[in-house]
Amino acid sequence: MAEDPLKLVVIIASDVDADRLIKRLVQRGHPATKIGGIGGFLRRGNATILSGIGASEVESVVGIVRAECHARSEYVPVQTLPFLGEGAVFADPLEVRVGGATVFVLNVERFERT
Ligand code: 2BA
Repeated sequence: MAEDPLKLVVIIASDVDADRLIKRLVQRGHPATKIGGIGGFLRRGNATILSGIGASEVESVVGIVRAECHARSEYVPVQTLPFLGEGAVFADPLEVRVGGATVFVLNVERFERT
């Protein structure tokens, strides 16, 4: 049988979508771990989901992420942002993309369970 190289898929999703996403991944047989966090720019709750899988499963995982995490536009007051806030009292709200997912697919050099 041909080798299926191991990949680590790192998915950053909003809190709103993360629980549903991890449930779907596990239902479809993809192991997943959720780590809570906060986005550096908007400082809203998001979750990082790690999934160690074979290369042949990557498209399935990315397809589930696409189905569960939809991006939309939102306007945020610049005064609430970490680095634009000061001195921007009269600036217009900034349009940002929220709710979608950011996905990284990494090669795994070594995998062990102890
Ligand atoms: P945040 O850093 O809170 O960013 C939330 C959204 O704000 C971003 O959505 C983007 O639409 C917007 N944004 C971020 N920085 C901006 C800037 N300097 N100017 C204008 N708009 C900006 P996404 O790109 O979908 O990212 C969602 C979350 O994913 C981010 O939350 C961050 O936690 C993570 N993320 C995105 N790209 C990343 C990367 N290259 N490395 C590590 N984390 C990343």
